[in-house]
Amino acid sequence: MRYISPKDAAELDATETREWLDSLDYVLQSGGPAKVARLLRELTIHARQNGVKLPFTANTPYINTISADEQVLMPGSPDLERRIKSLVRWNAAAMVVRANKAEEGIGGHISTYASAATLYEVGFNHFFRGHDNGDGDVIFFQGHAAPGIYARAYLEGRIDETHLENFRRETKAGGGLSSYPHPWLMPDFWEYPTVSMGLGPIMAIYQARFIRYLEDRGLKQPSNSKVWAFLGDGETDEPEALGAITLPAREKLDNLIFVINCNLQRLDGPVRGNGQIIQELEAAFRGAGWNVIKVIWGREWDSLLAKDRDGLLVKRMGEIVDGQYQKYAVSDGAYVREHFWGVDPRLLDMVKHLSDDQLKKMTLGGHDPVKVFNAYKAATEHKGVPTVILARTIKGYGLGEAGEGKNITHQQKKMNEEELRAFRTRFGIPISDAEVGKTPFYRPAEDSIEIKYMRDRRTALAGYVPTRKVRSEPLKTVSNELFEEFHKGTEGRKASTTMVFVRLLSKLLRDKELGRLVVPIVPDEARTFGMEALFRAVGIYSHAGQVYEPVDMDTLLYYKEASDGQILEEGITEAGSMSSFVAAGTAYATHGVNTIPFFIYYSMFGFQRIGDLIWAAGDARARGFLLGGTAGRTTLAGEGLQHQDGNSQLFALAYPNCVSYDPAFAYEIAVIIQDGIRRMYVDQESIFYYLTVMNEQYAMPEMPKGAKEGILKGMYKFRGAAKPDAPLRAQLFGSGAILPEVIKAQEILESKYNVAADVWSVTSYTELYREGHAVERWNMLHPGEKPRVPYVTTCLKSAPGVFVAASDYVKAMPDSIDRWLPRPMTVLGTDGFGRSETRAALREFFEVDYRYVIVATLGALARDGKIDAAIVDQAMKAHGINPEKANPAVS
Ligand SMILES: Cc1ncc(C[n+]2csc(CCOP(=O)(O)OP(=O)(O)O)c2C)c(N)n1
Ligand SMILES: [Mg+2]
Repeated sequence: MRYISPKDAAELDATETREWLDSLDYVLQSGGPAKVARLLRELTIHARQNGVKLPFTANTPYINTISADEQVLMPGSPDLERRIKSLVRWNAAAMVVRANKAEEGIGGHISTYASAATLYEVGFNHFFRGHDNGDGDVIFFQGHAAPGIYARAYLEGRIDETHLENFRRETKAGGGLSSYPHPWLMPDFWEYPTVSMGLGPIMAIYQARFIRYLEDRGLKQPSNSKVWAFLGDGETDEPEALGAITLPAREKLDNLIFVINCNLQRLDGPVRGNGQIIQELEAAFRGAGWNVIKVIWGREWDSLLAKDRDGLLVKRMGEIVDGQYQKYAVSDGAYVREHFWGVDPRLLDMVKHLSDDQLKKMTLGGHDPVKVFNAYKAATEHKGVPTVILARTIKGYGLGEAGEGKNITHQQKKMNEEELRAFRTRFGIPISDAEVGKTPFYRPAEDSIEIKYMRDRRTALAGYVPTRKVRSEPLKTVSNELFEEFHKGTEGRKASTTMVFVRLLSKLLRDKELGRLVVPIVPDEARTFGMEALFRAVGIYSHAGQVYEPVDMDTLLYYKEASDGQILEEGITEAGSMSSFVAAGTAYATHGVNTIPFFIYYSMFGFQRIGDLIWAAGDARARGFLLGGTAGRTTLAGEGLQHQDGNSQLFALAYPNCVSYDPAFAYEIAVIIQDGIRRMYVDQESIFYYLTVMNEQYAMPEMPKGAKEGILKGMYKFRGAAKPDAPLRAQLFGSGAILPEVIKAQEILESKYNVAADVWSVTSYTELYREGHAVERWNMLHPGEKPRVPYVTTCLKSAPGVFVAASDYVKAMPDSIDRWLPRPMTVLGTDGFGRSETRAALREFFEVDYRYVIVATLGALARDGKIDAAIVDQAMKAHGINPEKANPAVS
């Protein structure tokens, strides 16, 4: 065998590689890219068949997905657009700097928008469609970019200097601007909240799917409108951001576009100092089935890449980690030449014609409007799957010494005079040296070409964005007929509140007027709640319909999927389901359709697990009903610590526009839901509802006369004492599934202990608490006027005897109204971790069953000196209560 030296081998290798590449070039020229792709596929298969182990890679090289020769020219006036963008940049920065001039600054962010300006401006000038023609795009703006969005609205003449001056000063006369996108605070402007990171992307995914749902069900004309989600690269670490990305590919949501601003930095430092976030995201999204468009390099790189015949530059680009790229971004051209290009004389040679200054100024893809335009164009035209654009930028772009690319840049809020001057000069803002230190806002004259251009573009694109507008007509009325059946009770038959709710929902679904607007949402929990009959009745929504024969086809209640199905069966994702709730609950504004979502889930996995999405729903003014199913710490038998919910009612109290109830009986549920639909869809209040429903079955009584008002206000007398004149008196309060325990206690107290008790159903401590505080506040502010009286006080001020409350929730619930009672209340509740047991054992453990209500009542009477303490001891013995039992709150 002839000896081949390593050097010869390398040369041979290189020659061989060259020949292969030349052949490929030949095929490319003669047959085009499709032929090359086919050939490569064939080669891969052939190699695999012959035992070649090809490493898996979901990545493409670290270059732009759209090559220079695939690019189209950008319409419009690039110069003008650059000038406009500079003006937006200036005003955005000025707004934040001014807000922080005082010693006690008020915060704000410059660097996020500074990196994203081109990504937004290309959208505003060429893509984002307003709602003037009915449809429009739904855009989730990255929260920290808000200053740039305000600055543009200012130039467009939609808000004025006073607004900018009052950025983050929302109580100021004339109106301030909310720190971030908050429809609650700026209901005519922002559509969706995004600043709690991760929520924007997941809400966008389900919004895009909900648009398809509306179209497929004939509730909305099909359109070409898009959902855009702008997010940060750091944000993608939030589980919600990437947690649902397989859905839109599976559902073929080509109306969805993610734009991830890959500035390689988050708040503290690099997103992936030792890796490459763009490549990591590309693999994740490609793996999930998305169309991925990388926009990494700006125009200046095109000619260099064209010269890169041997792939040296592409290889070099791909081997630099993000931390190092960040270092290049803050270094001068000489450093970049030495460290990036200097590793190989052939690379150095490629840039020898460029000065250090020119090297430094080579832009990145996300700062190049042509590259961004082409990416957006490709994204909006792509069919079949969603698109993600990974745009590389520099955080704090343009801030120079004040922060560009530095680790501190996210928090940068101040700029000294010198930095301001440099910024002004770099972006050509016509403000003099004398003025620049004052950071004035700058808006060209009304008839300037810049303002005219901006306005013309927005007119051509159907109006300003963001704009939030209620586009639906209120419903006229809600018919009584639907609800009356439930007022009668079940005539002795046992039912659970969940069963009642499901029956009511089925009736609503059949209703001529409301039926089509109802959107049932379940996270793989329909059977848990006995809702499987709905599968067949209204179908499970699936754009594809049902392309298989379901295993249970021959049964009455088979698993029916249909393209006009009504149920959103989301699978095991409360976050996804809640995002659907937000989409359906805000459709009255976004899409002009009064859809009414009913999202039913395991109550423990609601506020506790996805509380922040529920908070976002409140902010977004979503309407609809959340149903915490299998609720109650002691009512859900068996399941144990992770499932038994004694918390959600307390959590709900803190959500300002969430109206929550813990109903016990069928008529309570009917009254609450009927009034809820009226308040939200007839009166158009920006509220949403939370109801806990349980799976314990008991007979549902008839509605007592005159109870309606109290049910809604939070309490009403369910049943008075048989002998109201008895010497021993008590007021017993029960809620939800614990109310029957309280009623039982009432009977025994009366028959065995001669205590005459009134029983109150407390449907909502939260409503009582809120009203009480509202009244107290009014009284505080109106000292000279006749004091108002809280509803709870009106109910109880002359109620005789002791007060005892029991519920399946933490004791803080009844405690919250204690201040408005004439005397303190004894409270039984379920503080502590749940555990698996029978219902009876759980109620004994948590001390909320009828026996504890009896003992608590007798104990209170003994403390008041009305009975002897010995009677309480006897009662405990009689009911098998051990006074030395461990405290369940800490067991
Ligand atoms: C859920 C959540 N956690 C933390 C924050 C605080 N926070 C605000 S901005 C930010 C960094 C953002 O980095 P990135 O997503 O990369 O956006 P960029 O500003 O770089 O575009 C953090 C941690 C937040 N807003 N939301
Ligand atoms: Mg970032």
